[in-house]
Amino acid sequence: MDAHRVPQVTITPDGGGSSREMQQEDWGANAMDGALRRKLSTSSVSSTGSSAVESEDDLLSDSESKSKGIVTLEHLVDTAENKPWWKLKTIVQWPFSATQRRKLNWVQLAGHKGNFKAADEGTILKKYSENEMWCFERLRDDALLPFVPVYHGVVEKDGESFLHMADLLASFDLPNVMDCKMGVRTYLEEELVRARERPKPREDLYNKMVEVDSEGPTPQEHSQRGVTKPRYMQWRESMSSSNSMGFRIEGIKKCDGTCRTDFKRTRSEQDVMVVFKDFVGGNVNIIKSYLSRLMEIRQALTASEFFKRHEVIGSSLLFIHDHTGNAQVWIIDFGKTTALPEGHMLKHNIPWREGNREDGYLWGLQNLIHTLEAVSSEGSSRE
Ligand code: I3P
Repeated sequence: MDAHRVPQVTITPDGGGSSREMQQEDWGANAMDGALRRKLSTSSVSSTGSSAVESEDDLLSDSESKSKGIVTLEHLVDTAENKPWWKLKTIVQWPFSATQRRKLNWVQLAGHKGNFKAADEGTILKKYSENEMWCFERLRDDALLPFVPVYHGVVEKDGESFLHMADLLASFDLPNVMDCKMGVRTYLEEELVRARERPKPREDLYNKMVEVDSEGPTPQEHSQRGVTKPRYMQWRESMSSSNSMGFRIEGIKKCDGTCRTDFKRTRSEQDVMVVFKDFVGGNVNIIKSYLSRLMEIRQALTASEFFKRHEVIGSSLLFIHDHTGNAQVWIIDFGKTTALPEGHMLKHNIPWREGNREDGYLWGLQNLIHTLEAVSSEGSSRE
C-alpha cells in the first residue's frame, strides 16, 4: 500500500516542542507575516460572526458526539487592504514556508468541526468512524486502493480514537482544492426511516434553508421553524446538481487563499462548467489531467468488489492541482459508506427508489466526466 504515491492532507505536528497553534509564516507566494489564524465557529457558513478559538486543539478536538458544527476558517490578513475574515466550511491550509521546513498543511473539506487532529508529518488523524474504518480495512486489497488516501490504522490520542491516514496535499505546491460530493442521495435510507418514525425538526437546518431560499420551507416548517434532516438533505440535493447530475460542488479553496462554499444553487451543467473553468484558471491541461484520472477511477470502480457491495453516501472526489501542472483526484470520506447485506450488490447508475439503496455514484461520475469533457473541448477550440 505504501508503494502508492498519495498526496497528503497534513496537520500541524503534535509535540516536538512546537506550539499547538499553527503560526503560518507564508501564505502562498506572498508572506502574510504569520498573521493567519484559524478560527472555528458553529455558525452558518454565510454568517459573518466569528469566534476566537486560537489553538489547534481548540480547533480540532471537538468532543461533541456528532461534531456537526460548521468549521469556519478565518484568515487574518495583515495587508494594507485589510481584507475581511474569510469564512468557509472547507478548510485548507497551505505550506508553512517555501523552505525545507516542516509543511503545515491541512484540509478539512466539507467537514465537521473537530474531525481532524495533528499527526506525524505527512499524515492526519481523522475522527474515528466505524463505517470509515471498515471501509479502509476492506479497501486494503481492492481495485480502488490507488485512489483513496493511504490508511495507517486506528490510533488513540487524548482518550479519543482516530483513523490515521495520509495527507493529501503534501506533493503539491500551493494547491487548489475542490470537493465534489458524489451521488444523487446524501443521506442513508435509515436516516429517512428514523425521521419518519421520530421526526425531529431542526432549527439550524431550517435557518440554513431559509438563508438560501425563503420559500424553501413548507408553511408547517415555517411555523415550527424546523425541518428534519432528510427533508433538508433532499432539498439540498434538489437545489444543487446532486439530483440533476449525481454530484455537486461543495467547496473550493484556491491557491490565492480565496475560498468558496456558496454552491448550493449550482445545478446545471453550464453552472458547473463555469465553476470548473474558474477553478482551473482556464487551464485546459489541468482539465485533461483531471479527466484522465476520472477515467481511471471509473475503470477502478467498475472492477471494484468493494464498490459493488457498498452504498456510497456522502463520499467526495477531491480535486487538487497546482501551478506546476500536478493534478490529482482522490476518493475521500467514507463515514456514511455502508456495506450491503450479504449477497446484495448495487449498480450505482440506476435511479434510487427507497429500499433499493442505489446511490447514483457511477451516473454522477459519468456526468462529471461529460461536463469536464465539455469544458475541455470548449477550451481547446479557443486555443
Ligand atoms: C450539511 C451537509 C452534511 C451533513 C450535515 C448538513 O448541510 O449536508 O453532509 O452531514 O448534517 O447540515 P450543508 O452542506 O448545507 O451545510 P452528514 O453528511 O454527516 O449527514 P448535520 O447538520 O446533521 O451535520
